[in-house]
Amino acid sequence: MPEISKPTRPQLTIDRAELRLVRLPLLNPFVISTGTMYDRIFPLLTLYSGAHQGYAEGVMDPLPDYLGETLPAAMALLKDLFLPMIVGKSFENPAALGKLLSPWRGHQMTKATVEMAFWDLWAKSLDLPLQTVLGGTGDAIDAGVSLGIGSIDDTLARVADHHSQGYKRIKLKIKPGHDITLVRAIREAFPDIRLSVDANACYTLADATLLRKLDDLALDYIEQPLAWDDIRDHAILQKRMKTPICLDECINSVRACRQALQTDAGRVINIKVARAGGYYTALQMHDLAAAFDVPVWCGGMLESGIGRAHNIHLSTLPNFTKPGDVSSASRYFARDIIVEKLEATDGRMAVPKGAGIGVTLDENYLTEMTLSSESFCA
Ligand code: OSB
Ligand code: MG
Repeated sequence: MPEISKPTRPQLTIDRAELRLVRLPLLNPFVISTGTMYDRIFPLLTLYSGAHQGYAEGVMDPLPDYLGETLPAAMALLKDLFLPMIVGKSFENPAALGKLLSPWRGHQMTKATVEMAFWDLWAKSLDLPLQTVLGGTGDAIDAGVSLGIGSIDDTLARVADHHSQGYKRIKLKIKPGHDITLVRAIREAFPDIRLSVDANACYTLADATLLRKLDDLALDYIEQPLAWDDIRDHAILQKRMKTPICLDECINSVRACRQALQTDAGRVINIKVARAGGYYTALQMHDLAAAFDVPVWCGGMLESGIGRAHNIHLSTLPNFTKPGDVSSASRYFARDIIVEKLEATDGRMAVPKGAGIGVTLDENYLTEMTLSSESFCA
């Protein structure tokens, strides 16, 4: 037998990492059932390899009010564990890097920050757009919009504004005492728009009778009505409601996604790469949902242009058949930290062109908005 030597594949070496902490004020406070956001404070990670740079931002909140992760814990883990583990090392592809991080429990958003920056770097090393290495196609995606909690009059005005801008789906945040009357008023004023609601986990099964009233309002879906870490109760609620349930918070692993699909707990899945722990897992969720004939869409976390560009590329995959929360950056920030303008036109968001995520940092403004910065060398 001739000896077969294992082919050596090109490896991508991470020469250096830079971790910034950035603060961007929001133009308008964003109110959801769990609290109000006034600004975004986030880790911005740059991975360097030769002439290439890969970028990603973290979306964990300062306090554990959306998921269990927090910004201080993420910063500590990045500095003390994840970045020292990968700097100076070489990886054949993003899956190889993901494998190194995956044995650590939890902290999906923190691990995703590292993995997403590496995907951008890897795509750039191959001179391919991120969408191409992820398996997506097309020049533009449908844009939806997520509107925070406000009065009925204020919400009516914001719906009218965004509807006239051409957004393909409008999502209203709801909470107890701010639900049926509000959604009914919007539906009466806009009988034909594609409308959904997002409860951010603020109801229980005891509210099933109330939630069933939404069945008359022709919603595309109701997002995460029940507990952030529960799938079973969603399956029970789905049996009692006509409106499709869309799961967000509780889809934090491929297993959670599979169990939700198997039990009919969610007829729509919101995919956020950060919540999945990275693209590798997000892609498996995407494929699994497709196998169950369940549509997915890309969720948002009020990202700066870096995270927004990542979301746009992901949204070009074939089972992203519903408009995502990928709206114009100018809705959130007076100025973005990237040079390119990520703005929707007639409800469509163009995919940034070029290798990787296809956007470049506005270094001057970024420096102005950077709270701290640390470099990690081999
Ligand atoms: O539940 O999708 C959510 C923002 C922060 C935390 C959770 C959520 C959201 C959004 C905003 O809905 C989506 C966006 O415009 O980026
Ligand atoms: Mg949500």
